[in-house]
Amino acid sequence: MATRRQFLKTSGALAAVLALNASFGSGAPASAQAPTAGLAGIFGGGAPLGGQTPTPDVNGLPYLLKRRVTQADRKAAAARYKALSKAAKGKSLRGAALVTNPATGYYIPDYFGTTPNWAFSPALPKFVAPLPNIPIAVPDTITFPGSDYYEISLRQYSQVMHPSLPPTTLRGYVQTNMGTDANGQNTVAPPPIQYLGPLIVARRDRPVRIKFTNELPTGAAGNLFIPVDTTYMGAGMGPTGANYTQNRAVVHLHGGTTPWISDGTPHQWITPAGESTPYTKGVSTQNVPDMWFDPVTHAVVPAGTPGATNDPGPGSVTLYYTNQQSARLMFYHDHAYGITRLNVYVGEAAGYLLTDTVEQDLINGTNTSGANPGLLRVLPDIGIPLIIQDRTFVDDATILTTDPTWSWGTNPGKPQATPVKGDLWYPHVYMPNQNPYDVTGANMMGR
Ligand SMILES: [Cu+2]
Repeated sequence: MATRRQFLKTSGALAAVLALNASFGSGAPASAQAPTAGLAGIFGGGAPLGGQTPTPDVNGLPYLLKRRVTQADRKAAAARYKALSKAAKGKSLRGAALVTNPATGYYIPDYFGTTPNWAFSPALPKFVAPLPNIPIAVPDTITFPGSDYYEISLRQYSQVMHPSLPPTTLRGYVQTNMGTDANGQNTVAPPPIQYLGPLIVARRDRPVRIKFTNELPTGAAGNLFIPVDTTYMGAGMGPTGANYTQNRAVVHLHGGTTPWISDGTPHQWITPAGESTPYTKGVSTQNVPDMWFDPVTHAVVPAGTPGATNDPGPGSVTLYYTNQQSARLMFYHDHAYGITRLNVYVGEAAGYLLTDTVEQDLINGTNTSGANPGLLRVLPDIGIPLIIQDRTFVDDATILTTDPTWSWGTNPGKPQATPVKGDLWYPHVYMPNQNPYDVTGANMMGR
């Protein structure tokens, strides 16, 4: 009986882990979808599943703690799924195990069952769309002498990602201030909002200053349109018991040598002006101490202006990038606590190209830097920004078959969304490769 007692102990720990996972999107305990294989059937004196006797490990435990799933296990698991499908005689197994959580209205995720959770993008013919030009930000070089200044807003917008798709809802950056022209006047209009724009081109040792404004929608409209695992630290409940909002944002310069106040750490986010939440900004949010604003109009004012403040106004924060490093391609992206990966996936990322005299010498055939005595001219230019990404788009015709628990998108619903073609799809049920409830240890639908 020692084995049985140990198993029960382990089983408790496992249930706790599963409960944590299961609460994603549903808040339901994992027990609501206890395995049908029946633990009692294995350990309660009955014959082991499939007539097999599990091999105990060093702790005397059965396959529960199996170290890894072999290729043979995977093949056997696939064969079991095939046999089940055959037995169902053409009737779909999909969604058979779905149970609605009465407390939330969402389906309880099916971690070890036969419910799939993947997506086909709609059919997208290749080589039909021109390469999109990523827009380049235009620096204001006069407002903060010695620095390039940009006002960058974060907005929700939509863009056609492929001619076969309707517009996809995205979140991303747009410059809102005018750039400086050759005559020293701010007359150069910034480019309109576009996916993965605007690219900032910076020069070594010349700082970039940014006023970043979070203009995402507020209230329910501020929620992300891809699945948010609210059990993830910083994505759900905050210190007062209320949930953090999903429209929090801050910019981080990835790869930059940036002082901490402007690093865009996970605790330096801000919410849009007018958001109703106990958490309007991260606990480390700081403004740049030598950028001054009118307290009423929030316009930039010179240092020493009476009443001036470093606070650029509700929903805004200032950032200072030193650029004290050699030429390189970096990117700036969202960094908000608990939802960074989701914000970046929906579009909150753009390039940041730093050039220096060495690179310029290699472009121009000069030797200002001293590093190009041969006056080589080996670079054509600073180049064309090119970003390669992998995205899955919702196909409204197939999504509820391939992912019956899809509750998100721009038309979310309970227990299923009314799927919108072209929405971004994002994986949300983490079906493990292993299944401790199965005699082989492999999960039929796992990854
Ligand atoms: Cu990064």
